[in-house]
Amino acid sequence: MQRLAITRMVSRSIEHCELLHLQRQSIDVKKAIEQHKHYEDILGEAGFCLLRLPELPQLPDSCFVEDTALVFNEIAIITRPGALSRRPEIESIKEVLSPYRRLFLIQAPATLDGGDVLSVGKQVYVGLSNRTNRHAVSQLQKMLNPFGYTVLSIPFGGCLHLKTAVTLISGNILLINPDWVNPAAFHFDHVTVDKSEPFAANALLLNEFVLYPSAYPKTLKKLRDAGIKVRTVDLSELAKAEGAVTCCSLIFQFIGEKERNR
Ligand code: CIR
Repeated sequence: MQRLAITRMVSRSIEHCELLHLQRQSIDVKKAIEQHKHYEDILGEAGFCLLRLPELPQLPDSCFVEDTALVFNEIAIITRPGALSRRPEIESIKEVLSPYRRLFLIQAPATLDGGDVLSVGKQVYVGLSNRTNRHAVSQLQKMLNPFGYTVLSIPFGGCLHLKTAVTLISGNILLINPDWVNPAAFHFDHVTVDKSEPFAANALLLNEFVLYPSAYPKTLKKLRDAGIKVRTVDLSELAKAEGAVTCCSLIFQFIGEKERNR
């Protein structure tokens, strides 16, 4: 099964990114580009066909493509990012995704960032945040219920996106920061982050292994002790922009047009 990953080159203006919970620090753009390239290389080595989009110099956060769309096997949903500065990012993502899926668009007054959506099989958890509102949850229900998905809203706090607080690390195990989201909201086993590493819950599950930031050694040990196969990547410069491993790609399966229309 062919798997694709959309990425976008780091913008030279990334220092002007949106920030919610972090103090602004200077970002070494050259290093950020190298780290992002290493991330892409790992996706390539893992067997993904990379759709690497060109830099958008005027859009500081545009490498964080996860926030612009949700791609399911049946359809893709183009978001309406909560931060005004990020809304123009969706235009080119629409074009890139349209050959692969039927597109649905989130409409005002809804706002939605892809980082707030955690999908586990047919369960879709949507974090209510500064960026994502209840209108988005009801629009997602209307779009996804016909395909058998259940969409649930999840309260959380203390971090930018739901997936800063919880991600999937195997078919049915979550990695979670219980100070930011209540593990009881999900009916899955979980590993908790080390207390000293609150930002350590964002991991990217890539079938054969979990791609994980090298910045969190204590939680990394917990993952390995739990039998999770992990590969690390250094994304320290993107972390200064409140970015992490899930947000730098949009991952989906190639499904031919005939199969999609069945
Ligand atoms: C923002 O605030 O929108 C960006 N600076 C960071 C977005 C990170 N996205 C994600 O975790 N899904």
